[in-house]
Amino acid sequence: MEMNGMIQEVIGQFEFSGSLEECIPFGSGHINDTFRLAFRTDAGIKRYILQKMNKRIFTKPEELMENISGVTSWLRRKIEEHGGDVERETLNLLESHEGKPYYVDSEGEYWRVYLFIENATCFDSVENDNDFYQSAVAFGHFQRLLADYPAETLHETIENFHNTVDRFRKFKEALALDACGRASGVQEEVQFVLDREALAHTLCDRQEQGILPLRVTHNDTKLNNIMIDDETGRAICVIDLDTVMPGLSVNDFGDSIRFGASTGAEDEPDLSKVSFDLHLYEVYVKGFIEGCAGALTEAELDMLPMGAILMTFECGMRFLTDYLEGDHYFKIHREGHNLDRTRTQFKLVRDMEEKLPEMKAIVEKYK
Ligand code: ADP
Ligand code: GN1
Ligand code: MG
Repeated sequence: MEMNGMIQEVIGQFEFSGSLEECIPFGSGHINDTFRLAFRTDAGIKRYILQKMNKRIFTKPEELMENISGVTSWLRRKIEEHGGDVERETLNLLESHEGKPYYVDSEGEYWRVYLFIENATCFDSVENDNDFYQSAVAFGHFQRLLADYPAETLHETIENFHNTVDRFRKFKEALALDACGRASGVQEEVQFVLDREALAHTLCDRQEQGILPLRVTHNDTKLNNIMIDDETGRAICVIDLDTVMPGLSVNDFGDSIRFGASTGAEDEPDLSKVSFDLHLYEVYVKGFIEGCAGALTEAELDMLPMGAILMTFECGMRFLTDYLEGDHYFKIHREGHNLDRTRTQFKLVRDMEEKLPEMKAIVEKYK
């Protein structure tokens, strides 16, 4: 069925009121198909987010939705306790006519609907220090709100998601297979990865040895997965909960740095515009440590800079793996898109490796 027809089918299955006025593709996520819906009701326009979940990537959508229902109900309760606004400070799922938080269409695709969070913005790059600082406090706080969540009830939505050692192994497999004959054109990037096998172990080994604790983490903490209130400038809601799973706090920290503390976009083709910004790093360190409010152990604080390097390295390696495999994972919008993304990440890794002493000193200043 063509997309519009399918969207009509799907919309008919949820508890909306009013008549549909608009349905437009929305946001710049790399994984799900996201639309913004607007309905005209007696009380004015009411908007929603409609998402077709990526079933190729999230192979157990029902388990995933169980995670999101569990986590959002939990957050709702905590927000209520603190007198917050439950419709804006967490995602709110709509039920389908069958009483489920999703609908499976006639082609077997999974769809979900969230209330649209009004008067708030997701940024694709850091426009001012305060936004970045606020996002740091909010991601730290998010982790704290989930600190006592029953982790054993969470499904692992993507196996070994931030297991950098396993990502390294998968990269080598893709390289050996060279399914698209692209490896010879990216020798420099390939060598960059191969030179860092030991680096890939840094955090996994510490986790296995019990030095770094497993916590309930977000695992995809880029700036455009947080909504900033247009009026107050505060980060009000953490979104994109598909990968909430047990993980490492330093990876949540690191993924934010990878994306936000760069002077260029994740896919900037002109590498002269991309460098690691120590000032933005400092802004985030301050906010994250405050947001975690004493919950981080000494070992976690020590490993924050490594979290930044490892998340950036891992993400670059994932982009390169996808490039070698023919771009089947991340959405691309031009030829070589994943390669451009790889190169920005590796430029940042190099830069961070050089600035590691300063990165450590900044953590010392705020811990
Ligand atoms: P992906 O996994 O593809 O990144 P996201 O869940 O992050 O999907 O959604 C993509 C984009 O849609 C977000 O970056 C944000 O701009 C927007 N978005 C998602 N949920 C909401 C919401 N409840 N209210 C407003 N905007 C949202
Ligand atoms: C994906 O879904 P989105 O666009 O927020 C990816 C992250 C990567 C990120 C790189 C489930 O995030 O792991 O870091 O792209 N999400 C998944 O921009 O793989
Ligand atoms: Mg997203």
